[in-house]
Amino acid sequence: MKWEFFCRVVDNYGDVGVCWRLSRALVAEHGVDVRLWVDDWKTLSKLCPQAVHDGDRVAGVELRRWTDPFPLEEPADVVIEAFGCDLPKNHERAMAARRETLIWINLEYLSAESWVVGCHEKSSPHPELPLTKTFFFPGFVKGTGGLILEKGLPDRRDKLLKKQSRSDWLHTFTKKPLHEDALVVSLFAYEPHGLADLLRCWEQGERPVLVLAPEGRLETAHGALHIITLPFMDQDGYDELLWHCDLNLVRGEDSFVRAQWAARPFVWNIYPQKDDAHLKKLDAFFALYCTNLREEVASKMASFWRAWNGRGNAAEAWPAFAQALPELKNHARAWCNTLAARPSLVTALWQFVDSSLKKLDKISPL
Ligand code: TRH
Repeated sequence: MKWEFFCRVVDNYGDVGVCWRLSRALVAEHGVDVRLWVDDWKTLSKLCPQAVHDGDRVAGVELRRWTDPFPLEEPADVVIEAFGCDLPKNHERAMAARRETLIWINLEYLSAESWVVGCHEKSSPHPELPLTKTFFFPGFVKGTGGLILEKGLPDRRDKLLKKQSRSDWLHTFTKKPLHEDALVVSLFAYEPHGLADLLRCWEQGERPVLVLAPEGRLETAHGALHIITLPFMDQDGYDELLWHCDLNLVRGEDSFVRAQWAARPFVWNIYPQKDDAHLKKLDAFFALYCTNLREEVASKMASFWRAWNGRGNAAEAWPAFAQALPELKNHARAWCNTLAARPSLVTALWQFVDSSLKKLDKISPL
């Protein structure tokens, strides 16, 4: 059984990050033969430095350059079009010409909005060819495709944190000893509104703050604040960074999900969209995340999250948010455990393909 992913890098790392993660998990957990087509290898090679030549196999995934014109290849049994990236026309024709039936899935962006449940697994026919595409929506609740979570990741995280102290881990990046009371913060964001004021607030605060910024530009130490720029890590390395921090400032889609698997407090800098559509998405997630959170804590968190996304003053919202961090830590753990108990996106995709094949009266790959 062969699967293939098609991914166009629109901007940033998230789109290819999601496909690369899913591809590896399908190989590791289901022994699937996966081919991943990516149009921008410069971005791919930041996440996966071993990606050098067209056809390289890394972690069992066959990495292919999506070029224009597109090379004519036999389509896989399962074709996953990531985020409506529009497949090459000659590949679509080859898919339609296959004698056996093929499964075509459009993997959508993650959202906590309620309409997602109604759209998940809905299909739509190709306007000209005898092909049907199914829309697959990741999500946080039953009735969606779930989230990418590699098998055994929470155990691996807890074992590593038991084995390796934070100061030992930090030693790889800085020889300066860590103040025992320091708040360690990872920072990966889209130039958020108010960042400079927040840094000033940390600088003048009583508690030492150590900021770890992959891809950051500043390397500085003033007052209580120390910023270290880290190299861009591979995805597993980035996960470990999140596990070791007290607070993770994350963005987009994939780092946002990884922060939830870190079971630590986090702040989401959502990808800005036209007409502020992203704010609806932010509110929908917030409402879900805060369901079992004390109202007072939720409101402190809301002020900081909104400010970080351009709706308020992050430095002003910080003291109350900082005070809420211990309670938010317990909440993050509970939230992570609840989400981890649900079927992952990897499992959901696998099961969807299995049941579709059964319906088509074919032999199950399971
Ligand atoms: O790169 P992003 O801003 O991607 C975004 C989102 O996916 C958004 O939904 C999309 O519409 C937009 O791009 C175009 O943020 P995201 O999603 O967090 O992806 C970052 C990826 O980079 C993620 O897979 C984690 C990975 N990463 C590393 O592997 N190493 C690192 O050092 C860092 C900082 C990130």
